[in-house]
Amino acid sequence: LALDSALRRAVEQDELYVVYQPKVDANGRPFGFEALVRWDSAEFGSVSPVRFIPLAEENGLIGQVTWFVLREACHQAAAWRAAGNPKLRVAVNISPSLFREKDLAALVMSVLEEAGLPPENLELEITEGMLMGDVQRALAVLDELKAMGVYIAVDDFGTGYSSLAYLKRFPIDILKVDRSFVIECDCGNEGLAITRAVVSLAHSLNLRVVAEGVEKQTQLAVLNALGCQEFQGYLFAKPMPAAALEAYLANPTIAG
Ligand code: G
Ligand code: G
Ligand code: MN
Ligand code: NA
Repeated sequence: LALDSALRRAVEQDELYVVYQPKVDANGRPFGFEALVRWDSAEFGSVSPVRFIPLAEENGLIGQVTWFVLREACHQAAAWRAAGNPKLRVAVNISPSLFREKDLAALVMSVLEEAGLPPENLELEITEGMLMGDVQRALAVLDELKAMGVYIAVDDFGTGYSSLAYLKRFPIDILKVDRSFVIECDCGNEGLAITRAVVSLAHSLNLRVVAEGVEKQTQLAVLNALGCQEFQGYLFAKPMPAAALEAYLANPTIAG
């Protein structure tokens, strides 16, 4: 497959890079960034991770791709610390096959050590499906990561089928309300009901909750009213290259 071999080369030829999207508090101030991989292929132009991440999972390149993103992200976060932002956290998406097959904790530990980054400056985003597949294994992996001091967020929350009983057993810190619900939360229908349910579930389990994909002031107003105080979305900032971060951090736009 042409795309397949192009991706193989991409990893070696520096065609991958990482962009960073701010996560902000109720005052619009950034407390962290999500690292998102991008691929500008010489052959195929810019290819979305929606296409190449599943491909990388199938062809065994996901380990290399994630290792690349982790390294970039951890070196960035170490640079933020050195520049006087000791608390900024970087979040990296972990895909299912990596979580299942590889020694994730050892990989994470080696990258943290290489970057000189304290574990509390790193967050890993996993999905509900990864928790509910092989529960015993997920518990073991997450306990190991948590013992290191890394933060764990459940991405796209509400789209899967989490057993609430299990959710409580996992060492999770954060739930991210999926964008599909946030988009509808100001329309008074199902999106609002699910967003409200996720926010109250998070609060009752003593978890933090981040609304993702916030695009409009009307959505932000509803989220505020529901007690959600952490946000990510185009209303605040789009993902940006590392080179733009310094200027952003010096002057983040404060949402009204
Ligand atoms: O950034 P964008 O909206 O194009 O991302 C699309 C999808 O790709 C999202 O689901 C996002 O989580 C996923 N994605 C982006 N970067 C990474 C990455 O580094 N690793 C994994 N596993 N998924 C990623
Ligand atoms: O699956 P995951 O939650 O990791 O996907 C995150 C992706 O969502 C990012 O790649 C980013 O490009 C995208 N995203 C972030 N904020 C917004 C937003 O406000 N609107 C839309 N349409 N996409 C967003
Ligand atoms: Mn994510
Ligand atoms: Na998501």
